[in-house]
Amino acid sequence: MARKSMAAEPYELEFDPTTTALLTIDMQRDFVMPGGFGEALGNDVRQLQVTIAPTQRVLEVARKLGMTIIHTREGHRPDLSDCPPTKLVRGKGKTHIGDPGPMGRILVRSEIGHDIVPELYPKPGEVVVDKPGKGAFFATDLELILRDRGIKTLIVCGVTTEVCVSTTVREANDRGYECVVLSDCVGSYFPEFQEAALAMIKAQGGIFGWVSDSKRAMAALSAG
Ligand code: C5J
Repeated sequence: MARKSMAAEPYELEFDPTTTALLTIDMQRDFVMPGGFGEALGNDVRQLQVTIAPTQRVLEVARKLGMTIIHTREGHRPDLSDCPPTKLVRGKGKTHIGDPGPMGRILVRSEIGHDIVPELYPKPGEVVVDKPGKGAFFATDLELILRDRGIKTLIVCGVTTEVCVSTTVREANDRGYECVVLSDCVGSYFPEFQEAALAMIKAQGGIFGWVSDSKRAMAALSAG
């Protein structure tokens, strides 16, 4: 497949779809729906729901092109043995990881809240990476999967921009991957963090990577 060019900041990103993966980070009910982990931390989860429709559109285009698609989910084993005690108590809220909620036990694998929202649900053959941390490389086989498929570029969507998206992009950048973050496909509970996190990625000539958006990404992917 021919190399493509995506309009982005700080400058155009050249990429080859055959060595590019679409990476959607933690688009789980626990973060975007009421009653989950995000709300337990005191956040207004509706702010993240705007990312679902543009991400769905990019996902459809990536699927049509037969690109590698990887979904991550943040969460823990039912016995919480992979959850650091520090993470468990952080925030001093009334509800903690592992507590029962309207979507099952909060941030626990195999619970309804832990799973990906129906609009973006993985299709057979797509990779799902379960991660106990914020970064998608920590304690996962993501790097192995990317290397085995010869992936060099990551188109990144997901939540939240300043936490799991940023941590993953920074880790990926250090590992030599080129990341482009789609601004309308990533979301934060805090508009000022969204703005700052995106600014940090593309600052200094793209110190961590590129920032584009769903329209520009789809135009690049669909171009002949
Ligand atoms: C958070 C995430 N915000 N997926 N997780 O705790 O960004």
